[in-house]
Amino acid sequence: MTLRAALIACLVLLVGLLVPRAEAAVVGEPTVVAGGLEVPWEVLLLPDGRTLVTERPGRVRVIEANDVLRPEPAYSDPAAVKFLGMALHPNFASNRFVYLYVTYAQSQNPNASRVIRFVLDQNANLTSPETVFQGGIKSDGNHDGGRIAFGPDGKLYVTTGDVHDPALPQDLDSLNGKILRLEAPGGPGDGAAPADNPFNAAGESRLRRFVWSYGHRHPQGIDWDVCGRMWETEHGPSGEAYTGSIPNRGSRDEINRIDRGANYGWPVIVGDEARAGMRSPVVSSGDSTTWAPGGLAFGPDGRLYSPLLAGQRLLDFGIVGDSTTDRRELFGGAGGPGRLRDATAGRGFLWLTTSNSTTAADERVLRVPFDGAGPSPAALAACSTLPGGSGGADSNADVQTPVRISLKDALLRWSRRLRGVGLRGLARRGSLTLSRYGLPARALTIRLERRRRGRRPLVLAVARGNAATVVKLRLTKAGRETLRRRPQGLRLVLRATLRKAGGASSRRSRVVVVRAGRG
Ligand SMILES: [Ca+2]
Repeated sequence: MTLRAALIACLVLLVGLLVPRAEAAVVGEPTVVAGGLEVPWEVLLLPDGRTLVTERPGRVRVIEANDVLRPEPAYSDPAAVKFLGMALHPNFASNRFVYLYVTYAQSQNPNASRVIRFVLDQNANLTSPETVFQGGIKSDGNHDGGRIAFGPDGKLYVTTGDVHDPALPQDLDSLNGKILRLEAPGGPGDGAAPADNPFNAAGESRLRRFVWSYGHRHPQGIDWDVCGRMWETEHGPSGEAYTGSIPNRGSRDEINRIDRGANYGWPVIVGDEARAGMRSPVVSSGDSTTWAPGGLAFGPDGRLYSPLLAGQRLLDFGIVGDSTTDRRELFGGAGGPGRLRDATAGRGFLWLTTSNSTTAADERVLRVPFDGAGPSPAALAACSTLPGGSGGADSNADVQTPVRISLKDALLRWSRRLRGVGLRGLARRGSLTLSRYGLPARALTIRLERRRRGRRPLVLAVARGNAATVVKLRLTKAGRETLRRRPQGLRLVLRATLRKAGGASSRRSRVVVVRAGRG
């Protein structure tokens, strides 16, 4: 038996602390978490119960775990034009790294838009700013993209807008009108182009090495579905005139599913228009309805949530494979919260921000509880039949590859899912369905363990599967008893083993210890 015959990976992840504070049977009306904010752009949930919020004019604010908005910012930069997206490093619990997308005036700085990495101290202040990527993303104060997020593959994805120059999104040697993909190991190497980026072959120019997808106009939200695939929201032209096959095409906001190396068409096609070699959206607002979608979030229920600015409501889609099933429109109309910008799922809630004024500090962070339901069986079953790309005549066949993820990436995805449900949610359900899409069809064991100093870990939940698309993480008796008590502050570990069927030996290939329980 060679070492190659077996593969074991271990990863220790913080999963405790994040417990829904409300037990709602259904998704109800949004409640106010904090007010008095100026263009709150991104909500970032910290493991210790605090929440960071970017205010677009150049501040990061802190909402304490008791929902009190701290008066002084965690970080501010009066020289910045905009603070946009934020992301927590996957190993945040040990390295405390927070990433922020900042734009400066183009006229004063050719490296106008940047990704800056900080260390979050124990008082939730952002310290030690270090620019990790500034490779020439232009800014114009409006079409700047600006969402950043870590994918299930541990890479950092960055959306950039066309800065009102429609020539840039189709130009692979421009970083604008793109979704970029960067290495972010959390130290040296942050901001490098991953070797498996679609245009990172030997001899390619520097800029296109960072491109993951292109032909975007003003991408606003990105997140990953239950199968681990990226989706994106994007603003359409809303009546702008430009050179194209049809003049003055309006609205046409888009929800796209993003594939490696694919071209999403702007400005050649918009909305539902199609052309060989280009991708059309899964959903478009059409040419008479303007959504202006803000962020995008998949809930623990596997549904896609998109808050709308101009549309002034929340879109809620069931997703199976590449298609929507049902669609709900929530919180619109008189008496509703108005323009909605960001959506973030976590702690058992969907978190939203309002954006009714760009001049007054009177905007709010809202949250709505999830009902505790997991993804639909159809959504999970569809993962097994999906190719790496949606395929078809208009796919870029030369750059499509089947999705293959590492066990570590799968663990990151599962831990996110567990955090979304919360320990109390897990206790209530007794089990949690996890997708193993992208992993080899080998025997898989997942354990949720409680670490105990000087003693063997206590196994709280176990999942086993061979080649099935999904596995069920089921609570053990010890797990039920532990989670029935107050589960805060536990040091919990999610650990997985993948080995060939009948494999007699296995090898521990990785252990990352994350200190949990304090923040
Ligand atoms: Ca498009």
